[in-house]
Amino acid sequence: MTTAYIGIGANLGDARANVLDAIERLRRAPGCTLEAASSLYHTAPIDSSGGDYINAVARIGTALDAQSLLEALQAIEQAHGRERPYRNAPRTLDLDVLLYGEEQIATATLTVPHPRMTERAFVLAPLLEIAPGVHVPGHGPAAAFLPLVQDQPIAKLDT
Ligand code: PH2
Ligand code: MG
Ligand code: MG
Repeated sequence: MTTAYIGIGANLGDARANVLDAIERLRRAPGCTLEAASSLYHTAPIDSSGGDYINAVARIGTALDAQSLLEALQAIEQAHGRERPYRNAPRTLDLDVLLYGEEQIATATLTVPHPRMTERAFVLAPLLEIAPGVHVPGHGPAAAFLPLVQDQPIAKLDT
């Protein structure tokens, strides 16, 4: 089993419902065990058009290799009618492999750690909520990056 962290985001349709459904689908996904899910966060779009996002992060244990995990996440995105008209377009659901164990992966389809995760409050805040001591391979402790993104608007939602 490998511990993986999944970034969850949505800013189209009922974004909050979509994020909650994604967490439930991760719980039921074959070869995956949901270990923790963060609170939901209301976040301003970063390098993206459209409305505000709902974001969260989940920790799973998985028997899937990284590429198979990516494909499982894409199937969940497709179940929510994800369309990709252009880069960073508004989306019903986005699921990203943030971390896959301590691995650094660079293939045509997958880059892990997620290339921009240390620059984004909408990733770091929910990640640190469920994994305060987590290490980002090639970068260092995730907690070291949070002070650098304090200018990005983000609000934890009541559960
Ligand atoms: N995802 C992006 C680009 N910008 N901004 C916020 N607030 N939340 C996201 O999930 C997000 C984004 C690309 O996937
Ligand atoms: Mg993304
Ligand atoms: Mg994505």
